[in-house]
Amino acid sequence: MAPLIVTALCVSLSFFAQVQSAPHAKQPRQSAGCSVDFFDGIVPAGATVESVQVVAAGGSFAESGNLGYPAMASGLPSLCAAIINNSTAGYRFGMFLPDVWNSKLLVVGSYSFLGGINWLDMGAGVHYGMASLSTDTGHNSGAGDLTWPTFEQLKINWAYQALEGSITLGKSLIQAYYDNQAIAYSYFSGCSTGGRQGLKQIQRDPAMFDGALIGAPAYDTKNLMPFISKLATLNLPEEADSTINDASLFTRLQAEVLAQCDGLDGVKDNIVSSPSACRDAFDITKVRCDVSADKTGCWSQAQIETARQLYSDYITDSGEFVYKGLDYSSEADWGTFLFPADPGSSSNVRRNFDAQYERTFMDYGSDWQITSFNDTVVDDARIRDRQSVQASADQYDLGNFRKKGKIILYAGLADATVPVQHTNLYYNRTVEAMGNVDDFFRYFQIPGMGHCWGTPDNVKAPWMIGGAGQAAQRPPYNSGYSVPLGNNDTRHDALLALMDWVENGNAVSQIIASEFNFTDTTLQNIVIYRQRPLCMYPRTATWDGNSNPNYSSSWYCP
Ligand SMILES: *[C@@H]1O[C@H](CO)[C@@H](O)[C@H](O)[C@H]1NC(C)=O
Ligand SMILES: *[C@@H]1O[C@H](CO)[C@@H](O)[C@H](O)[C@H]1NC(C)=O
Ligand SMILES: *[C@@H]1O[C@H](CO)[C@@H](O)[C@H](O)[C@H]1NC(C)=O
Ligand SMILES: *[C@@H]1O[C@H](CO)[C@@H](O)[C@H](O)[C@H]1NC(C)=O
Ligand SMILES: *[C@@H]1O[C@H](CO)[C@@H](O)[C@H](O)[C@H]1NC(C)=O
Ligand SMILES: *[C@@H]1O[C@H](CO)[C@@H](O)[C@H](O)[C@H]1NC(C)=O
Ligand SMILES: *[C@@H]1O[C@H](CO)[C@@H](O)[C@H](O)[C@H]1NC(C)=O
Ligand SMILES: [Ca+2]
Repeated sequence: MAPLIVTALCVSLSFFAQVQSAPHAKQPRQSAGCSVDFFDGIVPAGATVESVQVVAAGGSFAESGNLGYPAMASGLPSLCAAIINNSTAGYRFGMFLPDVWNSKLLVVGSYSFLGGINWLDMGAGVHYGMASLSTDTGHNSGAGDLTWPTFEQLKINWAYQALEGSITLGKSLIQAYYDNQAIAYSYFSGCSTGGRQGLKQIQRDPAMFDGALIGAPAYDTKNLMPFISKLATLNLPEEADSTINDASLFTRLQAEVLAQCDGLDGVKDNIVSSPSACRDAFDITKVRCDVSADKTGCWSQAQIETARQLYSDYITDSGEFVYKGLDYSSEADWGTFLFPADPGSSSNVRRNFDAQYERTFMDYGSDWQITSFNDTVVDDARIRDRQSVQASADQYDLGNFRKKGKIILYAGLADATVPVQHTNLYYNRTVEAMGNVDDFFRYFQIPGMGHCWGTPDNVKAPWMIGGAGQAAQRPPYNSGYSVPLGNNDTRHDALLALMDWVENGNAVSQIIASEFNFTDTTLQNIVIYRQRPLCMYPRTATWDGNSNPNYSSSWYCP
């Protein structure tokens, strides 16, 4: 679920994209292994070696024809890039194997229903010295495209099988490649669908990872996808008085939420850090004015009623809970599911995505229209998911993972794609199932952050924590990793903090998030704008009351 990956892709497309190779990497033993011949000799029957490529230090890698992840990973350390094909199940995976290896593996997740190997996030991972791995999830497809699930194996590959099979084979190939040196630690980092993948894998096989960094997980597939359809129906028909028909209305509502709710958390800082206080206090009628005079700045009463429904949980007519509602401060991104930003575009979310899960994953057929949506679709989605595809990562007792691994979960409070309250629900249900989970599972909310990364310009909340896909959003973009400007340490980077917790027992009780500001119009240079700790849920960062709130040292976790 990350239409916002588009940001990253646009940045990279501008300097697209050929594979660079070099005659020899620095360490002879590994570069000797970096060949099709070597991998041909170690892959088992049922797998084929598609390509093996040496990438020199500072080089780049991209894969032409990759629709989901065309972005180039740049500024790489010297490494071997390999693509392996599981020819029986029909999925592929890529590996970056650095010449100088720290004996760790980082598996990176995917986004939305995109198909392709996620080279960009693998590139960020390999900068830490880890080998990195990503699966194409068994198909090749771009943003908003949900037409590909034409038969069952394709769905199951996306649900979990491609990732699980890729890690299983990948681990053995990596160890063989490094002269049978064992992988010391295996990590996972993913956001959105990637978050779902990580949780699903932990639920299926608690031995797979030692640690997982899970962002805004789209874990509840069977309820999330009907919820997205439901959101679309609330804003239909197009010509109704109640339809929010101009994207600028979302900006207007978000600005009003900021104006009324910023201070409710105790600090006027352009960040709504307590959407729940906002829920109790917000007076939405303040956005009502004369629509005939100002169609893009004024909300009608009928549109306000639509917004109220969007903020509400989806509960069926028979009273069954389906999904938590959109939250206060997330309005700027409501267009993702509600507004046909580009009616002609095939990646248009509202007109191509809202009904597509039903058409393909649920086999309703290409003629099925969103206007046919009703509550029974939810029951049907649940049955189909349970009986066949099993994409949902909806097991809350994480069982044996507790003995072995650690999880850091994070989510933006301004997330309109995977509403944050549903992430809260995952955490709450886990606590319900397992009791206090602080010993292995900690959750950090990020006030002002949207889905996986980013923050509105009128908010500029600290959000960068080394989460999946974040580094590519800021200079040095596709060659970035961790948190820029020397913040690549365990205090500011959740992945480094996770490793420190797993390997050294240093439990993570806060992570300092960063926001940067561009210093010139080329968007290549940044300075720190502000930093602030994120606290372990349900704690929230508290200002000391007199020091400069732009500095993390002025805040503490109670
Ligand atoms: C994967 O292997 C199968 C069987 O050899 C082959 O048909 C398929 O084209 C391969 N896929 C790719 C992307 O190379
Ligand atoms: C191919 O994938 C299937 C399904 O995950 C798995 O059972 C099989 O072992 C895989 N083959 C190889 C060679 O990894
Ligand atoms: C609800 O939707 C399903 C799927 O479109 C359809 O088969 C069914 O007839 C609908 N039920 C009602 C009562 O409209
Ligand atoms: C999660 O639990 C907290 C603490 O009990 C509660 O305040 C919050 O409303 C719960 N959230 C959800 C979505 O269940
Ligand atoms: C942080 O980055 C610096 C400069 O690139 C590097 O020397 C250092 O090893 C990095 N630290 C960590 C923990 O990755
Ligand atoms: C942040 O960048 C913008 C645009 O470059 C600039 O107008 C603004 O002054 C900067 N703010 C700070 C605090 O540097
Ligand atoms: C905090 O930073 C912002 C942006 O740089 C600036 O406008 C503001 O004045 C700073 N606040 C203080 C108290 O220094
Ligand atoms: Ca505030």
